[in-house]
Amino acid sequence: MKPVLGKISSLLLGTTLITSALAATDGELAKVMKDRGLSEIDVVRAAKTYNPTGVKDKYVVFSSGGQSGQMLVYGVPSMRLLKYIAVFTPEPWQGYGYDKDSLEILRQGNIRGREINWGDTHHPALSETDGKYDGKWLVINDKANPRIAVIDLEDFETKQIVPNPVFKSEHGGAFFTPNSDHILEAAQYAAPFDNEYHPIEDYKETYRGGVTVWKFDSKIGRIIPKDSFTLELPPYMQDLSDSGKGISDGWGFTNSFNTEMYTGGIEVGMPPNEAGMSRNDTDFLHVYNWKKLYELSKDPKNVKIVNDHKIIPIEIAVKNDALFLIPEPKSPHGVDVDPTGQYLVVCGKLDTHASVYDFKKIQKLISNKEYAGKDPFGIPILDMKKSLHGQLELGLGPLHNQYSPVDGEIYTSLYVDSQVVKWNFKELKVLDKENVHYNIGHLAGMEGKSADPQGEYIIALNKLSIDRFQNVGPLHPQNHQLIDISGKTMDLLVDMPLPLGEPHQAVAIRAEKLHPHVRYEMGTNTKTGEQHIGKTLAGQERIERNGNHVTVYATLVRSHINPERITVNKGDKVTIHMTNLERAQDETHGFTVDNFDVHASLEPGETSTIEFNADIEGVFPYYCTEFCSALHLEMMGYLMVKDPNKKYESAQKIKMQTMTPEQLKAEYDKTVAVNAATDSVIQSVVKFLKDNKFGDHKVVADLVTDALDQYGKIPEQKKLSDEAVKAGDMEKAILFENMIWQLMVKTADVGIRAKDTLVRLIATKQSDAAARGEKTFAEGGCNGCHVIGKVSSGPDLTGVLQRHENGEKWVADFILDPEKMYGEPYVKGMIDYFNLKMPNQHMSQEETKDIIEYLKWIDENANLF
Ligand code: CUK
Ligand code: CUA
Repeated sequence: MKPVLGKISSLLLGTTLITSALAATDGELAKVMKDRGLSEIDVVRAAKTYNPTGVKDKYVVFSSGGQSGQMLVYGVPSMRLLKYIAVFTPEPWQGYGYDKDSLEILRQGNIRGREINWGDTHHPALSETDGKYDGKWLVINDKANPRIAVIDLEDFETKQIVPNPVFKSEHGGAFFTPNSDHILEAAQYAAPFDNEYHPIEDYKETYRGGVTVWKFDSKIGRIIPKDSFTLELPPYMQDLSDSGKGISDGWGFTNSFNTEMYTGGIEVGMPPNEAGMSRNDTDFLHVYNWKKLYELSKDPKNVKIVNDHKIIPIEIAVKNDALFLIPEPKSPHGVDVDPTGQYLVVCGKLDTHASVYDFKKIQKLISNKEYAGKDPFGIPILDMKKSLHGQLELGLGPLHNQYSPVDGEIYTSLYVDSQVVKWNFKELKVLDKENVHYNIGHLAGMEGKSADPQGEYIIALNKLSIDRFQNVGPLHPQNHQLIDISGKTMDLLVDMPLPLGEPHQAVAIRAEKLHPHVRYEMGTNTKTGEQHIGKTLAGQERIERNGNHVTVYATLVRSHINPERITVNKGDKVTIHMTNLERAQDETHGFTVDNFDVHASLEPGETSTIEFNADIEGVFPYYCTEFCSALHLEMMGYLMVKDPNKKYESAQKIKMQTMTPEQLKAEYDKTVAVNAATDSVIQSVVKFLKDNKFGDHKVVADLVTDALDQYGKIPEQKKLSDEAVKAGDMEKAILFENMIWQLMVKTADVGIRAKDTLVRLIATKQSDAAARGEKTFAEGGCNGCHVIGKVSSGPDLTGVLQRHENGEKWVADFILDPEKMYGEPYVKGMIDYFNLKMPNQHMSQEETKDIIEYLKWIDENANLF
């Protein structure tokens, strides 16, 4: 064996398995490496990120989706995309913006009465309890159209959008305070707070920046605008922000650039903004006591009202010792509070240094009223040197920071150098640097900005992907690179293209902290969490007309939509309320009416509404848009729009050939017999489940509930069938019997899944060899003829090892070279009986051994098959 493989194998398999498993993997692994040109380190990195099927990730990442106005969800370390969350942009898969209820959410984001259908998302934030992520709520900002959205992590849906009433642009949001009582949102490009025109010459007088402190009710997960306020700030361009925690709890910190208050004017011969806005050596870090300001905002004396929103003027904040400025290196970008809340790390962007501010020092200067001066707006300035713990040269273009669980350890992105630097902000020492692929913006640690960072990985959110992926045209995807930080030095593991927009920041949380549900209570309006006004249960389906408004109360369940025909007049307003009656996990139905630009996604238990004007005449199929069952294509109906001013002639009835009464009776009897046989299969499964106490296992019990849900619908259909027989309508009776068969098949489908799951849970534990054997048995095609526990096109193999003297050897010989034994009397008999010869599947010695171990495991559990 080559030494290289020895090392990898021990990494991959763990030391205990090496001896038995090596022989099997060694040759194949070497071949794959050779064929794909992989080095040892490639394979180790692959192993660190590979999730075998069914294995889930340890962390879940919520990434901003930049200009897509959405968010992305993916897993770490596998970097597999899990979902897009529709936020500021219509998204048809989820019905977002295409059904009435989600459209109402999207329209909450209207600005000055006008629809906005996109967003520029930058900074997601997870709700916190004691500064630690609690997995309940997610918020994100829109830089272009200043708004904050709230997403519920119970179902990953957007529940609220709140436009900022006074900002015209924002960037320093969204940041939760440590107990999620408030969300900070800082402006970006200064503009007048009111909605009027003010000449740019009046910039210093009438343009303003600010920080909005949104009140958040973390029980219901909603921003409460009337309890929120904005702190007026000078027209410096506010940038990123962070909320204090621990000893700095109650305080907020916001960077800025353009404290020059330069207003440009290339077109009138002025130097461009980029020159004028970065002239000074320093800009200002805004330090404000949001807790005190919040109390102040409750007294009308302290606020002025603009656009129905409370503003605390600069003077009031200054008078109450709640607002200060500290110089910071020019045009900074990130400001990030450390997990204890004592240190704030500010990155220079145009400076090669990171500056570490010490909140204890800041506090001391404030309480001694030791000011270095005042800015033109009268805001006290604290001395930079006296506020600093220290500075450290990191490299070119430091932008953003993430923390690790190691005391003092911090990771910073270097935009210009395209590097991640690991350093110690207490000892001011660089520890390691890792190259990333071109122009990293943010970086995401695992809970790396919370009070409880987990370390392990850092993700570099790179702006460019240049040559990393297949060329898909001049617009390239973004590139997120996963870096292993568990060792002494960083190690870049893998690249992931993100094809949706430019993610700015991402936040990662331990997956175990998320508890989303898989179904809603029946009839839920998922946008409000309450019972939907259109909730409809089976049997309540109906079509109501009120003037020219037609309201349909519909249900969807595998595999039909009830009603299946909706006839309206041209010009009618149509409202369709739909309830998905399913209880089974992942049984979503989609719904659209062709040509009307509507779509709803109905998760189990959800009720949703679509609305449209039937303004064109014609016949419009509607159908379920999720492949939900074998009869999904049949899950359809027709919307028929008649012109009330037209007369329609019925087309000539074509005489269809029909069956004779005898033929109908025969078909009815056959269908009933098939149903009886199917039912006995179901009964045997039910008996097995009961005998083996399925109720002790939650997963199985859930599946049984799903199965019984289907089974419970049978008596009703049977009644209808019997009535049809009585009325002499055999045609109809057959259809109802068919419906019963459909329900039985669905019951059996889930029931057998429940049985298989239960068998796995109660059977004795498989040895590794038996597990491999089972896989080989399936992949090698053995199960094409042999079904365990049952004679099928080959004999049942339960007990096969006992059927022959020296059974293990006999079976092994037979697998390895069946032809040789065709002549044996026993084998000959079998060949005659099944009219089939056991083929040579070219199993290796090892595989054959494994299969025998698997057969032993079957015998141990023979009673279960
Ligand atoms: S920002 Cu884009 S890289 Cu909006 Cu946080 Cu820094
Ligand atoms: Cu429901 Cu397809």
